[in-house]
Amino acid sequence: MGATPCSSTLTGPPGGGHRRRGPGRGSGRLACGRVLVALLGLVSLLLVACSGDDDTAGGDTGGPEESSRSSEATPSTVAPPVEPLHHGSFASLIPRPTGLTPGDGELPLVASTAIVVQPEAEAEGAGGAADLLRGYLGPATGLELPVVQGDGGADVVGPPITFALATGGDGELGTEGYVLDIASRGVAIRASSAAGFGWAVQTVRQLLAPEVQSPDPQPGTFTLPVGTLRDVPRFAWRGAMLDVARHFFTVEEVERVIDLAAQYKLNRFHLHLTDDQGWRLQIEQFPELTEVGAATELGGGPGGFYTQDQYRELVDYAAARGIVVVPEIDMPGHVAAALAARPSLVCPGTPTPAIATGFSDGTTTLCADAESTYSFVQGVVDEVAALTPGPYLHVGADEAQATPPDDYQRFLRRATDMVRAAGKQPVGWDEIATAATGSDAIVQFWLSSENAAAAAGQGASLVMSPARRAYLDMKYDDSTPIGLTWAGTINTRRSYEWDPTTVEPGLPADQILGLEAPLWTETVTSLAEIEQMLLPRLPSYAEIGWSTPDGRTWDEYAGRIAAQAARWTAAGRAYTRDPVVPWPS
Ligand code: TNX
Repeated sequence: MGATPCSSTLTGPPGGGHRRRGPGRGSGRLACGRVLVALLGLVSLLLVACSGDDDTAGGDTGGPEESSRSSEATPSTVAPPVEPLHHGSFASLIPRPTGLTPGDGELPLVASTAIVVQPEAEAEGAGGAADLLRGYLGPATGLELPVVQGDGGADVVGPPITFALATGGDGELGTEGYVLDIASRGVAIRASSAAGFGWAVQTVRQLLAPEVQSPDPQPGTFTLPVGTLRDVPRFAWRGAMLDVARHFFTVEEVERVIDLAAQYKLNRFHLHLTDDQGWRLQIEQFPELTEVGAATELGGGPGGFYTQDQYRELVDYAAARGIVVVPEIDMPGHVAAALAARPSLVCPGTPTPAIATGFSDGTTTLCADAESTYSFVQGVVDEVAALTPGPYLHVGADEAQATPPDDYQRFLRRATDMVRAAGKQPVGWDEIATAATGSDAIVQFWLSSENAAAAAGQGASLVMSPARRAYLDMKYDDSTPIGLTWAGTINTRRSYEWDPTTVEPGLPADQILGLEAPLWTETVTSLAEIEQMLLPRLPSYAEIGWSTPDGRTWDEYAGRIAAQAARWTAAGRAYTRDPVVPWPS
């Protein structure tokens, strides 16, 4: 292969369909046919060797094979990786991938490694995933990892990480599946939607040594293990829930939690936004809801709320990580903060409550007989729906002891119809099944087998959040300093050893959408405490939601979850040293 010089443009205008994306430090691109460049260290030393062959290297799949062709001339020009080596591994991936074929060798990420997004992949949303990858790997590796649009085979600098559209040969990947091929000369990621590309990015991140999660530059070179992975999730709904009503958490804190959920490929983030202790989302038509109703929280602290702009920021942050936010406005019970803020909603003859600063006591309700209730609910539903690009709106509907059963049914039928009219699918806690709210509703099982069976009978879909297995606010064991025990204690093993299709006998498996693990925050007051309750249990739910159940054993999983601790530590996260996990010493 004859090498001829070619023009290498670092500042010229984009051409030939290639452009650099993202907040790259460099501003240019490399434009020449087959080529390669070696450059190392922080100084850009550009050694260009062009093939006279103007074939654009068949970059239609962007696989390692393509890049290996174009890299044939390079080994002598690429300096060896800088020691120490941080070796990547397939051994501790969570969730366990559907199919994995490890190969031999490893691929170092070096100064010349570039991220290539093919146009067909860009059209399906790979650009966001590419930026995410760059953002994840940049700080610890110290690499620039420029994101380049192109066909992947031609003007690539160093061993590429290529995002390409899945082909027929990749089989049925659905909207979330992906194929990841790691060869010694490059990485190919294939998927057919933004979500699939994004989950591949999370896998790449997890395949790298735990130090990659540090916000600080790590000396040396990170490597990826060579091999092929084909990965498709089992359930469509893999959720986590955070209660920001009992204790309020800032946008930055919630984003840290969203990042953790994304790391383990959870795809739903349910925000419990209102309760007796606070109303946490600005509603423009009813400013008093947050002016008054967000002024405190459980324990009497200062509370807080999200402006609509802040909420949009959260939704966008989640969406960029493949996560749909499910907002919950809890009604007709759990409304002390709303009633305190808007006394006109209180049923005649009953006292106006104060915002609760203790546990919920089940004594408040919206008034099903008053038309003013429905104009209020309409206003709230319309604003929340307008703020929420995701298809769901959760109406709570739990523990409405103060609402007579007839009123409860009447209220929820109207409220869920408003949700539908606003273009969203209604979701409710399992009690909602007693109001026969329709086969298009999603019913979140938490406690009552009877309600779950009724929901199934109505043709509703079920999200499984059995309190005795999936409630992240339950203590690990009696020694856990915070948390509750009303549904028992849930150590990491117990959080892992169950299945959404069998945890409640008799439910039709094809109506089970997936699972969700809620963190109620009566006893949880800080980000560190959130993390102590989530880690190490959240990854259990992520694996149950994603991976096939065959061959699932605690003994095998225990080693993988133990290995995550180094990752959490590198990322500055807190976690609980649950004694059932064989932590490395
Ligand atoms: C039950 S689960 C509740 C919440 C509490 C939680 C505490 C559900 C739908 N209602 O209001 O915070 O228990 O574990």
